[in-house]
Amino acid sequence: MSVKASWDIFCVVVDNYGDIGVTWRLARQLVAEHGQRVRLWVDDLNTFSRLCPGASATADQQWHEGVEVRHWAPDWPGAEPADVVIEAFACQLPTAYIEAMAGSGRRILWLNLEYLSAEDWVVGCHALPSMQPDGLQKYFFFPGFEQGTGGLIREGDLLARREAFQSDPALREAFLQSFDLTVQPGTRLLSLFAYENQAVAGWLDALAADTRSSHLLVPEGRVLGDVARWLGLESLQTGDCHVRGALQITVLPFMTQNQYDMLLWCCDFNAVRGEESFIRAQWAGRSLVWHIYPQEEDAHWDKLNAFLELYLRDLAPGPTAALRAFWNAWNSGQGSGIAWSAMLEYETELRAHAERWTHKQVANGDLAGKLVFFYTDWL
Ligand code: TRH
Repeated sequence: MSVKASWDIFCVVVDNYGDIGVTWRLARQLVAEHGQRVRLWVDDLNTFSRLCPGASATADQQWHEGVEVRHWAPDWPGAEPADVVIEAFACQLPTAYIEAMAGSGRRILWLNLEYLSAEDWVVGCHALPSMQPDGLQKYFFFPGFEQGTGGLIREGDLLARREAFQSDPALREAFLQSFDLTVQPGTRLLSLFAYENQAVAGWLDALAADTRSSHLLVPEGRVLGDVARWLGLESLQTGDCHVRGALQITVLPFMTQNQYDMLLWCCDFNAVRGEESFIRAQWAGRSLVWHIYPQEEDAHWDKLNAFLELYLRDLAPGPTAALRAFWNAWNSGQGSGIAWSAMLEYETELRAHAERWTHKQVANGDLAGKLVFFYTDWL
């Protein structure tokens, strides 16, 4: 039985959508599935309002899906600390808020929600406390892919909704129709969400030259410049559609998180980026490639390889090597066309593997559930 508590989640939008994407999804789930009272403090309401249609980019306080969303302005307005305080991704809490926590006379659980990593040290560091000034303690909470971690964000009904969607062709058709899309039977459907990426051109070459036709859906974003260059165009806009050889490319609008889930469920293959879309693509149970967020001193390669170690653990050598080669090509910008064509040989195995992986991850529990359990246990 979980305790009903108040939660403050603090989010600084560094760049892109991942920070607010994770915290907004977590906040909603804590309210909807665990009956918690959640305030989400975010410093950039413009980015938030792209993920939450109907949100105001200027309101100091607003409510969406049961979550109180507060603008975290440089001038801290002062607030009574919640029972559980989450600083997302090592953002710095307002000093006055920390002082209020220390002086509250209540037991307040303070957590730093870390970035996702599959590296093996994560299990040893998950849920460790660290002493802070004023006698406070802060715990490090690591999402992850193994039992001893904080798990991944997954709504309780996600897999059931996904399976219902994927087993009913009419739902897929209706979703695609809502973007004026009709996909011919036998056509491979793909989605592309990536940072600027030199590997895109080689991949598109291979798709255009394939004997099977492909339809690539690209939500508006940073990769559009690479796609436009490959097409020989100056730019691309939402709604644009172009055909080259066996490949048709359509530019879609940036959609809501729920719509984006459905897009991932529709596709045979998803190219995703960052942390949040990467997890959502895993829940889709379809083959994927991850454009990892580049870090200083190439630290992201360790993270990428650590994930591949886990993901490929029980896969046969042929598809393992092919997938590894394509993911390396995608993140290094070299040789994506050849690696893609080689990987196609294992399309069926890789799709089955993606589905097996999803179920393995479900068995690890989910981030929101583990956070609520951690708090209840800590009390
Ligand atoms: O936007 P990102 O590149 O965010 C990144 C990463 O999180 C990275 O780890 C972090 O360090 C960096 O920001 C600062 O990629 P990510 O994490 O996949 O987040 C994208 C979010 O956008 C995700 O919630 C899915 C959502 N999305 C939509 O809602 N609609 C869309 O049309 C698309 C393409 C994505």
